[in-house]
Amino acid sequence: MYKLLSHNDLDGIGCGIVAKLAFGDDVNVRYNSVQMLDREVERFLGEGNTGTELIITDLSVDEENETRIEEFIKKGGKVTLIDHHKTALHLNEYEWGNVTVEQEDGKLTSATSLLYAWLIDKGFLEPTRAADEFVELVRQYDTWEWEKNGNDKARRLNALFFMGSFDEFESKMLERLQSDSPFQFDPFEKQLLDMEDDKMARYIRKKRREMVQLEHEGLYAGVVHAESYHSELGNELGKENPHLDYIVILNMGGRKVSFRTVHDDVDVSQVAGTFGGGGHAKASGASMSKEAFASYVEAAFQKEPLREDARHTRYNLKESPFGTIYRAPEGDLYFVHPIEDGRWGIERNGRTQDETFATFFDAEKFLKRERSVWLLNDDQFVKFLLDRLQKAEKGE
Ligand SMILES: [Mn+2]
Repeated sequence: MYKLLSHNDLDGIGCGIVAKLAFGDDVNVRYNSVQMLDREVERFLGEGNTGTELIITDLSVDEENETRIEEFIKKGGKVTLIDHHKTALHLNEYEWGNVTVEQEDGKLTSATSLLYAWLIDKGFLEPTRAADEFVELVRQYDTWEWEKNGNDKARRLNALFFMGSFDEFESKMLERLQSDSPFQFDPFEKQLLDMEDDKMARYIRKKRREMVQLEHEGLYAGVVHAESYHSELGNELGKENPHLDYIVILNMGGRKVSFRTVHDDVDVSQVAGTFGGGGHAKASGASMSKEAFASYVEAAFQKEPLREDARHTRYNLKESPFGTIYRAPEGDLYFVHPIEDGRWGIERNGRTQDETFATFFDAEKFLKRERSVWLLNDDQFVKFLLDRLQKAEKGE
C-alpha cells in the first residue's frame, strides 16, 4: 500500500492522478493545504504503519517531521518526498528527500513532472502520450512558463480544475491519461471553458474601472477589491498600467491582501513581508492586518478610481512624433511631445513645463503617477490640435 500526501492545487492533484495511474487502488491519496501537511504527516507517522509507504509531493515537512520520518525509517518504514520548491532543497540531505528545482534542460520542474518521471523510472508506470502532455501542461502552469509560451491550454486546464470537485477532475483525467492519443478537452469542457473565459473577461473589464492608485513607502500601487481571478487580474492590471510598481488585490471577506507585479525590478514578497506575509517576487500575500487595512483599504477609499486610457486610438498615439494628449482629473490638458536631442517635453494647458525626459514612457510615467492622467480619444486630440492652430493664427 501507498499513502500519498500532496498539495491541493493543480500540481498537487496532478501528483495524485499520476500516482493513481501507477498504483490504482493501492494508493490512498489526500490533498492538503500548506498549513495542513505537517499535521497529516505527524498523524500518519504516529500510526506506525510501516507496511504503507508514504509519498509526499509538492510540499515540504517541518523539522519535527524530519526527525519523525528518520525514526519511522529506522523502524522499517518507507518514505519519499518529491518537491520542486527551492525552500525545500535542504531536505536533499536525507535519503528520502528528492528536491529538484530545474530539469536537465534548464527548465523549471513541477512536482507532477518529477513524480511522473520517478514512477516511470521505478517501473511503476508506462508513459502514454496523453499523460506526457497532461504532465507538461501542469508543469507549464505551475511554473508560469505557459504565459511566456502563450500556452492557453495550460491555463484552461487549471480553470477546468477549479470548476468542479477534486474527485470529478481526478476521475475524468485518469480515464483520459490511459490513452495514447493527444490530451484534449471534450466538446462540453470546451464550451464551459469558453463561457468561463467570457465571464472572466467581463469581470476584469469591470475591475479595470475600479482601480485606485496610491503611493506607499516610495512605490506606486494600483489597488482593487476582488474575490476572484486574482492571478489574471493582477497580471492584466499590471500590464495595462506599467507606470505602477505593483497591484494590490483586497479580499475583505477573506481578510487577505494579494500583491502582484509584472516588473522584474520589484519584489512583492518584500512588500508582503512588511505586513507579516510572504511569497514570491512576482506574487505574494498577507493577512489583512490593521496596518494593511490603513495603507490600502482606508487610503484607497478616499480616492477616485484611475481613469483608463482611451482604447484603439489611431491619431492620439503613445510615442507619436506629433505628440500625445492626456487629461488630468481637475481638467488640465497635458501634451507630451518630442523636443531636441531625442528628449521628451510636457506642456500643461499650452505652457511648457520645466521637466524633460529621456523617453516618452518616462514622461508618461511621471504624469500618470503625479497627475493621474489618462490618454484622450482621437476626437479630443483633433479638437486640441485645432484649438492650438487657431491660437497660433491669432498670434496668441
Ligand atoms: Mn507545485
